[in-house]
Amino acid sequence: MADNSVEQAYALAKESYQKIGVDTDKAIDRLKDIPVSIHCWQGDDVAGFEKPDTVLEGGGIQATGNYPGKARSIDELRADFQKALSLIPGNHRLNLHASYLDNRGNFVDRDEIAIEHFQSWIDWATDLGIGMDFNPTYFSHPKAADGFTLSHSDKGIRKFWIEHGITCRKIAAEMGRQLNSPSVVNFWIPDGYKDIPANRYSPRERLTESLDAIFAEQIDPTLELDAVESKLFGIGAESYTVGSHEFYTGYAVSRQKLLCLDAGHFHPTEQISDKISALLPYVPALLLHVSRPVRWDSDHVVILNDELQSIANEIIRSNQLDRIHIGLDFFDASINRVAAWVIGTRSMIKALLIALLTPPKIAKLEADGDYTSRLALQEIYKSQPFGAVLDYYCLQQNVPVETQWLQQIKHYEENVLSKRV
Ligand code: RNT
Ligand code: ZN
Repeated sequence: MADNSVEQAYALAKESYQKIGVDTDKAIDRLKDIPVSIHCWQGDDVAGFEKPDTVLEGGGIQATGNYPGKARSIDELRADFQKALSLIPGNHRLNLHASYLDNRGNFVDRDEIAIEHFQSWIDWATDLGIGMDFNPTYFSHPKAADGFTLSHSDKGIRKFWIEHGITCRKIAAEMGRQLNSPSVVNFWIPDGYKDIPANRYSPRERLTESLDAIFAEQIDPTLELDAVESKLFGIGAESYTVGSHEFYTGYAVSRQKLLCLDAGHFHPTEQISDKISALLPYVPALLLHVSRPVRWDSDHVVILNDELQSIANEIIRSNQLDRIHIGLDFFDASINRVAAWVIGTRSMIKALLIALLTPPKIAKLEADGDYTSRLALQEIYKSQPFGAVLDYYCLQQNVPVETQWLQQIKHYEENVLSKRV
């Protein structure tokens, strides 16, 4: 589509939205200031760069598929990520796992990592003008092989993982300082039992103590923020997860930490969209791991489905944007990984745009008790031409419109990804 046809379509869309009381320019203006934290781990199936040829293991998480072209080095991952960013409108963030350290070929264990192993990432992010978030890595490690880390019954193993958490917070604070934007550090651990435990209490007691030890040092929240992520179950940990939703809700509320809600970490019919407003009154902020569970915590690429829209609606309509950090968490190894990033992130952005295009009148109708009109308008607005607004936003942001980005991925696959053998 030529540029002026995008503008023409936008002019018509703008008029159409005006009729239902929506200002499309204002929506776009707000959208461009909402960052999405894009996870590094879609680029290489959660392998990281700790050792050559590391594979994801032992974490109760799985990447499935063997699509060719995955990033094998930090340089390749950065190039792929930049390719994805060039096809995504807006300014976003990189969410990095500690296992993606730059150790220049010399193994450094998790309790010994330091800022120097992440300086090249920070320099790269500085050049791109993006913020960074961070994650300690509590899986794919011999000391996590029996399924327990921070709640392990062995004091030495707990200590090792506590040290990992402490050093990760310090690294993130330095990231936040250098990048001028607080780095959110998300704690997710795989700890749990495959079969029915005899003792459910002790591991949770130990986890509380370990977390308290990690968070003992106060860090300036303008540099670093801590989040804890719950989970219902994992493969190989079906019967008991130490860090369950109730556990971390209690922890986050009592310690005033951020709570991370992963869309795939609840019972299949349970949705995180309704939890956002229920938890915001009690925690300083939320971190979202927007994902797409299919029958289980499968981490499929995020698409524009009902739950994604509900999540986006809550992010926007709660008016608490400054207390909701949007992160993505999916990893599909069965399709082009750069495309996976673009599809998932663009879907998130689309859902946010649609939420921003909500007629303010819907809330007014609700307040007036006119639920018939509320339902009618909710349906009318669904068929408004948001695609034309999205394309116009892409044009403004200098990225390809919806029908054109895939060509560039195909081109990149042919010229870059397919050569990685
Ligand atoms: C695992 C959690 C966690 C991980 C990342 C890689 O079930 O969702 O967030 O996906 O840390
Ligand atoms: Zn997650």
